[in-house]
Amino acid sequence: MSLNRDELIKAVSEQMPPQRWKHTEGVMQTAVVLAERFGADPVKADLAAILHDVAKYWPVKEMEKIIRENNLNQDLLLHDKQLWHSEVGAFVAEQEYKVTDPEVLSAIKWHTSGRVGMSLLDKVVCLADYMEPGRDFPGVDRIRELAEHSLEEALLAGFDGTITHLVSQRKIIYPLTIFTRNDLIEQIKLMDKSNTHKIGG
Ligand code: DGI
Ligand code: FE
Ligand code: FE
Repeated sequence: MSLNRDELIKAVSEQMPPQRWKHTEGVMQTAVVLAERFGADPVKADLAAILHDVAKYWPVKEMEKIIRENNLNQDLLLHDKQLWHSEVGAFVAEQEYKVTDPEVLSAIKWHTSGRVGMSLLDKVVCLADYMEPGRDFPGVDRIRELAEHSLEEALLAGFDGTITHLVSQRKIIYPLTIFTRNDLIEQIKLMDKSNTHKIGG
């Protein structure tokens, strides 16, 4: 049986501590604003935001089991556990909450690592996760400023911040995070070029 929005919110919020649910509400609000700003579907952005961290507080053993037994991305098990909740979250959204929209499932699945060739909705949800009003880390205001005009520039600043932070902590970086960051640079370069062509006639 699939739940209505209020029932879904109740079910998801019960799986996390109050401050994490508050973060999720911030992501919902910001994802809708960004969707409207950049031309993504706000209803899909809202749904992906509600579910994006559904598995964040699940026991690590349970996430590991789900990844193993359902043939999800096994490579994640060799990397930081923080990366697991997005993969598991997308699986749970589909299996338990009967989300069928592949765009919504994709935005949940890739919200932590990003991916090469992120869709508009992937970008909106990932960026909302970085800059929702409750976020407070060095550089977040710069991300918010960039997000006024460029989804890609803002997201690049977000990933650069994550990578820099991981490096400073001597952490292993999931390679896809680097590929995502490089891909955003390529996308921005291409957009700059086409803008130049437009201006130059
Ligand atoms: O779930 P949230 O805290 O809202 O945010 P998130 O889903 O973006 O999780 C990011 C966390 O994952 C952050 O604490 C950094 C950590 N992390 C560990 N290794 C990596 C990583 N994040 C990325 N993108 N890449 C990594 O290799
Ligand atoms: Fe997350
Ligand atoms: Fe989040």
